[in-house]
Amino acid sequence: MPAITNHMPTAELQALDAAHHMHPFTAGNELAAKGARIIARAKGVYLTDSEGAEIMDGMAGLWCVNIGYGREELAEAAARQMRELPYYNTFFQTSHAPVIALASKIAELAPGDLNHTFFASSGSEANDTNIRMVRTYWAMKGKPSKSVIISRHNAYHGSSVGSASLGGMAPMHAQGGLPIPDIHHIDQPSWWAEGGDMSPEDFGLARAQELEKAIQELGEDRVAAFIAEPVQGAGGVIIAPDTYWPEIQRICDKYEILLIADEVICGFGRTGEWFGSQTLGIRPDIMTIAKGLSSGYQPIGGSVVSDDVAAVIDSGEFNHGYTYSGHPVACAVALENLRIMHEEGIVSHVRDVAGPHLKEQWQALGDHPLVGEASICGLMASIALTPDKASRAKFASDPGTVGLICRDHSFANGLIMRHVGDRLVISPPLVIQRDEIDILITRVRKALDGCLEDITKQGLMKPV
Ligand code: PXG
Repeated sequence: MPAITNHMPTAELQALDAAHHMHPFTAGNELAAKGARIIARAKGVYLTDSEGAEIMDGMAGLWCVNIGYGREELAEAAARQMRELPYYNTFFQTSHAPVIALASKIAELAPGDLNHTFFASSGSEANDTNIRMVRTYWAMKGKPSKSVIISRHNAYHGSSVGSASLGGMAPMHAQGGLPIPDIHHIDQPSWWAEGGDMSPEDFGLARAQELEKAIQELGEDRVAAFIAEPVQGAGGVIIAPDTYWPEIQRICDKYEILLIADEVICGFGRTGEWFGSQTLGIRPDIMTIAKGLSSGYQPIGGSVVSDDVAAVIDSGEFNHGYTYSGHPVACAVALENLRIMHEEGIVSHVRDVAGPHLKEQWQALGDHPLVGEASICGLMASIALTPDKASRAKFASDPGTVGLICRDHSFANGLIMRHVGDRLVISPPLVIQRDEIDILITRVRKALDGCLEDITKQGLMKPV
């Protein structure tokens, strides 16, 4: 077989892809019929596909390439580490400099007394660690009945059996016998879609108080932890009303429930602070991290835990770990990524420059006839499409039909956006500059105009 490289014609790459590669979250037959888009290379905020087309990456890969593509320093850090020590494990009372340095750096950046990291290779693995860790924590404290973890509908916490159980995605629970026992879901704080006649403030409080109700119904002696994303990412960039998080914090404090902030998307600058918990004023006991930790250049994640959680877990043996926990190459790349983030002031760029510039233009999208809500936190943003703004109506078509049409226009105009039902979301690299944001917005507007024209012609501009 000839070497398979970018030099091959696209159709041949697509045929081999269809023959041998199974894609995540994809209907394989449909994709095989049309052929995958092949990405050949990338630089800064732009991707180049196998046909030579340049596309702005409004999603930073999958919410992860925060530092942008093509940073030589990260390639150098990986090569250096591979030459010196490509692999060694952290089991059996062993350690190495890259993992020690990275754990120390994370302790410096993380808020409060979150000073200890248990490493994994992904967000899913880290959340699986969290399930076992919080249950073990309470068992070691003599309260083994505290095993229920409360999460939220429409949350995304990963795709492994444990993390998908924590997540609140019904189509995921429908496959493979999920959720596992002792996971309980409450409603999400999505005011635009579910708030009805309530004010956002009242709705935020009501949704937070569902946590208190659940704890009372399940019994305080049964509940181990509550897990949530500071801003829901994969669920559609859903930002809770201001009243929500203070009430959640009050309830977790009152009932001594461990609070797990899943920072896989929000962490490392996305919201304009190092962590989403800082932006939203949350005091978690555990944070899940991944993605932006290495800007996606290497697979690495982890659970960052408080002094108290670490002290309890370390008082015995925690029978848990992955071959690649604290992989030296992944750690070296993450460290270099964090060094660049720090030296180039990327978090303050999000907070003071890129975030405010995008916010002004993003919120102005609310004037478009299709846009019901334009929400943004740092550099993660969404718009909800609607046939009738005043009533916040949904479309009569199947959910996602209009979102997909808009997404396809966006791709055709050279911008990667993601649709979540009939919401469109963006999460560009954090290094995006003002002129690039202007281009992004022009392309979003073009996509909205093209979508409106199509759905008007097709008679889809109709409320339920
Ligand atoms: N927690 C959160 C909050 C996430 O967003 C995970 C955990 C799992 O991480 P890993 O590294 O195991 O994938 C995620 C991942 C999407 C999409 O389509 C989002 C994610 C992954 C894949 C697709 O928006 N988030």
